[in-house]
Amino acid sequence: MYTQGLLNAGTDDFVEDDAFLAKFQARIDNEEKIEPNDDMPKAYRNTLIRQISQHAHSEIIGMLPEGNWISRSPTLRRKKILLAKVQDEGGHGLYLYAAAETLGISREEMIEQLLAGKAKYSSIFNYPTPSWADIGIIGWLVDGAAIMNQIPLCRCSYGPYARAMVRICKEESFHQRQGFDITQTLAKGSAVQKQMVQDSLNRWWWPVLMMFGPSDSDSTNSDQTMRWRIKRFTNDTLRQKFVDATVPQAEFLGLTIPDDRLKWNPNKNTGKNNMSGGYDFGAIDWDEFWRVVKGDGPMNRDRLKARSNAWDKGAWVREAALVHAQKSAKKSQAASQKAA
Ligand code: FAQ
Repeated sequence: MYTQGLLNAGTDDFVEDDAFLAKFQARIDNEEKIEPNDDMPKAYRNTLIRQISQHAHSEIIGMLPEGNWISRSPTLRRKKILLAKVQDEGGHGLYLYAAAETLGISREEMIEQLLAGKAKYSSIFNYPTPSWADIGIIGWLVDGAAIMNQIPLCRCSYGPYARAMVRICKEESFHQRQGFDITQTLAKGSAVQKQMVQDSLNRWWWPVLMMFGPSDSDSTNSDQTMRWRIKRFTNDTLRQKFVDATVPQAEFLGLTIPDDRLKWNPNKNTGKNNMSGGYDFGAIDWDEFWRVVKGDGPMNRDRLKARSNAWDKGAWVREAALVHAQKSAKKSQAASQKAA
């Protein structure tokens, strides 16, 4: 992997004093991108490793709920689209692992942390997908929430993460539209189909709102990551933007968002430029959120077991790839010696 050359990137020989920190912050405030070989505060490096690796794990674990439906998609066309979508998520995980590697952590270490239950991944992927409608709702809402959260990450201060996010966001927009298309087909279909998609919306709505993370008052990382311009908006701001964008879509589809307290509030200050007004919505069950984050959601154990099995079963592929790479290197070395 090209980033392996950066594995010693953490052994910095600069002094992290006030002058250094002020200069670093000035670069950030000036919208300069921080690149892998630049000096950076240890806490900046560690917070990026934390966020990017969690993000990568989310993409990889996130393949499982939808992967569950590849072999059972209702038509060949839907199967092809879903297969491509799930592959895209795998690709996102790989770009993100590569971006995290530029900070001096190896992919093996990140995967070990995931499989040992030490690393987090998004709470949303610990919910089951018992019906085909869940595939529509995941694309529409989970990818929709992911886009809302990730577009600002395209402007993240760390270059490799920002650049990875540009491509990821383009692909996520396609994912969101395919989810909307499935949802729309079911919502405009028979009474049974409409009920199936409404049931799915009822199950996913609140977990999707939780994806944005704890409320700002409980978010331990936001203040610092916003100062470093890793995050550009707080969790609550993005959640509000998502609700405001999604409610009219649900109305268009003729679906009911399962929240009795959802109501347009023309005086709500949502922090948008020159605009006021936003939806008031009901209370999120934060106990459920923390239970799921801590490993006790409906599917946490199954998800980790599936990844652990895949890692064990893939050992021979990793070994074979390594031997192949060694053989190729030897061959090209011999060829260049012969030519010299
Ligand atoms: N689940 O202080 P904050 C996708 C943790 S990708 C689990 O607010 P932060 C694509 C958080 O880590 C979805 N844990 O944290 C797709 C922290 O714990 P720590 C993933 C959560 O980092 C679609 C603690 O709570 N997206 O969907 C969650 O500033 C379909 C305190 O929270 C990203 O990762 C949660 N929902 O803000 C794939 C985007 N929320 O680490 C397949 C990048 C919070 O201190 C199919 N990440 N925690 O021990 C971010 O933007 C941020 O990391 C947040 C959390 C917003 C997720």
